[in-house]
Amino acid sequence: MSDEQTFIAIKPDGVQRGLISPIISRFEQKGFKLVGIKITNATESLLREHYADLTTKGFFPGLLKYMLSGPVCAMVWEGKDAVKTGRVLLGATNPLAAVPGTIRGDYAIDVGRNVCHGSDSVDNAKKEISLWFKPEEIVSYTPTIFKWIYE
Ligand code: YYY
Ligand code: MG
Repeated sequence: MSDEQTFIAIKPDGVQRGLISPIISRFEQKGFKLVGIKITNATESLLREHYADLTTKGFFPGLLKYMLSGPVCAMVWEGKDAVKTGRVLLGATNPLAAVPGTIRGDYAIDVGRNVCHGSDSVDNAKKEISLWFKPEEIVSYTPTIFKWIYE
């Protein structure tokens, strides 16, 4: 077992398109544990911190507008190698390059409507979780099925 945590968000297009439950199902069925979840409207200042390394990119104004266009489903998922494996479940940033079977590969076409976010490193996961969640919004529990998931 591992307590590695990753920040996964269903972006405004994913929420509007009714993709919350299929995306949650993929993480649940993999065996990861949901320890935090909320529907929330992002703010520009939160997004500028969240995407701090991208603010000078040409696509940033469009990204900001997109991420402010409706509520986001923000989540924290926990488990062994959750950060790297979470990115694998999401698929490549550009959905046309994302392999079928991944979330972006199955549900998206344009890079600017790629339905989900996942932390790209353990350090960034910690940063993003603390940006989007208060410590008391993250729960701790042991699912009884874990002995069937972890050896
Ligand atoms: O981590 P990931 O979301 O896969 O990609 P990033 O390189 O961090 O970019 C964040 C976000 O920006 C991406 O999910 C879509 C958007 N974006 C874009 O609209 N156009 C690009 N050329 C690159 C990224
Ligand atoms: Mg990223």
